[in-house]
Parts: sequence; structure tokens; C-alpha cells
Amino acid sequence: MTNSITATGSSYTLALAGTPPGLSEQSNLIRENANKAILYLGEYLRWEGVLDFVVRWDNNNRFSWTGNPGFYAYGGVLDSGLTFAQHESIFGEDLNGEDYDLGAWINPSSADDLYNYGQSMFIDPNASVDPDTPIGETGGGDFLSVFLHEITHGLGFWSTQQHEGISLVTKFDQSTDQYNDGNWYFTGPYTVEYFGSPVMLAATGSRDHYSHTLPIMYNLNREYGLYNEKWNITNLELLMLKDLGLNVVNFLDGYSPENITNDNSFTEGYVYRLRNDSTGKFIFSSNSIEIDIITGQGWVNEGAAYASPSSATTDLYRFMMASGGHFYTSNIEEKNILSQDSSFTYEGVAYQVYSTAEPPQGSIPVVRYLSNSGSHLYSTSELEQSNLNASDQWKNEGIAWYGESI
Ligand SMILES: [Ca+2]
Ligand SMILES: [Ca+2]
Ligand SMILES: [Zn+2]
Repeated sequence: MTNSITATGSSYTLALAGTPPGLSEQSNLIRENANKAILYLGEYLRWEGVLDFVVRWDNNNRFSWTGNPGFYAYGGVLDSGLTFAQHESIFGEDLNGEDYDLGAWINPSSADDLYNYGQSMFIDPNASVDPDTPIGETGGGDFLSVFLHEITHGLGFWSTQQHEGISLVTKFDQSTDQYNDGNWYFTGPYTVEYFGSPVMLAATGSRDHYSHTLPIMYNLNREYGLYNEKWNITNLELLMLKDLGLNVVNFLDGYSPENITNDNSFTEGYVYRLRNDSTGKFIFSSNSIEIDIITGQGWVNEGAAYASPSSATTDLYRFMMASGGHFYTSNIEEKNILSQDSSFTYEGVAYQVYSTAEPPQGSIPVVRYLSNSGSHLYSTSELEQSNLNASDQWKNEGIAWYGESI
């Protein structure tokens, strides 16, 4: 059943999966607490699509769990560096299909009680988020708080740079820097504006938390949380989520973020060409998040090349080549052939274009060039094309697709 959050209009589902028999009597209360956590977060965030939340008892191969019974964030990361839930929240597309988008894994060795790091957890009979609610002597923390914590990971507090090497760099990782003191800091502009400085991240444990040295009012995304308390949303988490691309529509205490514009040149529906001077590669993007991520990472935004047509006739498919460059095609047969080729990794639909068959009058041809070194360049500029045509470094491969003129 799809639910809607009155405050923001966001939609969601919630499932319990693999609930141990010993917890069947408590499962309604567990669901009620998880639901309250979603509604609580949903008062502040407006997301697109339908976020599918889960409380799932199972082993999670991704994290190859070895420690105490405990909780772990449910989700996964796309090549773009966004989590599934983050992508769906921003773009409204559910890219992991039937799988749940975010939530909590619970190690199943807790057969008939909820444990976190060996301690029994509190399941609040009132499903309250009030920070003054006593949570008993359990020591394992409050289930509602821990679930809320895990779903913030699903929404983008997720470092793969620390845990899975640097080949996959998340939007979160892009918002962090290691300073001379050896510590990592979150440097998102909204967060820095609010906090007054970059926010120190956990030095031990997992870097997608802020450090336990922050003032104790900051609890929800703290590493080594204060387990005898309810963890509450503060503006710090909300501004970190805003820096991660989420649409935060409400803040606490009347706070209103400064109008910080990183890329005010971006226009929805325009396709930008970006250039990497150190590798000589080019990329087309109509995705403000992607442009934001790669600009400054050696990529220069050359500006809008054309618009993605509103009445497009085909998808444009993007591949990553083993050589490091991108390859684009609007030809479905070529797309299917390259999908079988191990030196091409399919990245998905880049945006929509006009196919080469009967392009409308006034549309802009995109001409494909192949260099002697095997990389491709797509050009919409007649001046650039005449230079490329005159060069013996480049071979004109013809019109690849058409864009809408701006
Ligand atoms: Ca979904
Ligand atoms: Ca899904
Ligand atoms: Zn965590």
C-alpha cells in the first residue's frame, strides 16, 4: 500500500521482511515505530517517486557481517554516486526495481528479541520521537531512533570511498575532504554556512557519520551514538541532506538556508558539454547533480550545447568505455550490440534526442568524430567541425543524433 505524507506530499511504502517468529507479537509495534520514523523525516523532506522502506531480518552479503547482531543501512549505490533512494528522491526513478530502496538490515541471529551490538533494544509502545521519552535501561538503543539513522544512510550518508575503494565515489564522498589534521570533514556549502565550519567526520568507525566530538545535541548521524537517548533530527542533518541533493522543505527553529548557488547556470532540459583537459575526454550531461559532482574534479563545463527535445523520438544511450571515455548512441541496435561487449559498460539513458530519421526542421545535428587514439568527440559547433574535418587526427563518422536548438 502506498502512503502519502500530508506535510510534504511525499509517497512511501513500508514492509517488514523475514520477521523472526519470536517477534511476531511485536511486529505491529515495530512497524508502527518504523512508520513514525518515516513520517517524522517526511515532515522535513519532499521526495519524488515512491520510497520503498523495509525492516529486513537477513544476512547482508554486501557488508559481509561478522560482528555482534546489529543494524545496517539497506540500500545500494549507483555509478552516478547516488544511492538508489537518493536518486529516486531527486529524479523520481526507481532504478533498483522491486527491491526495497532503503531501511535497515537486522542481523537474524537475534531470534526472538531486537538486539543491537549485543544489547536488547527498546521498542517504544508509543512510537514517540519526543527526546524526553525515557527509553528504559536496555542499553541497545531505541529502535525508532536507529531505524531513522539507517534511513539517512539510504538517503545519501554513504561513503564508498572509505569502504569500497575509490573507484566508486558517492555524492557524500564528493562533499568531504581530508584536512591537514588527518581528519575528514563534510564540506557541503549549506552545512558549512549553518555550522560555521566544515563538520568533522568520525575518525574511527565509519566516515559517513559525524564525529562523536560534536556537541551532544547532534545525535542522529553521530558515530557511536548516545544509546540511552532518542535521536532527533536537527538542522545539521537536514542541511547535510540538502547538500546531498535532497529537497529539504522545512527546517527547525525558523532557520532558512542562505541562497547558495553552486551552479546557477544550470537550466533544466539543457544538455551541457564538459571537457577534461588532463584526459582530453568529453561528456554530455543534462543532470545537474552529475554536473555538480564532476565540475571541479578536472572537468570544465563548456556550457549548454542544445536542449533535450520535449517531443523526442529516441533515448540516447550512454556507455563508459574501458579506455575511460564515454560513448553515446541513439541507435537501439548498436546499443544492444555494445551491451554484449565487455569493453563497454552501459550507464543508462543519458537524455532524449531526435533520431537521425526525419529530424524536425531547425534541430541541431550532433556530429560524431573518432580520433586516432580511439576516443570520440561529439560536436554541435560548425566552427569546431570545420577544424576537426581539416585535422588528420579526427575522422568524421557522420550525424549521430539531433538536439533541440536553444
Ligand atoms: Ca521506489
Ligand atoms: Ca525499488
Ligand atoms: Zn550509521
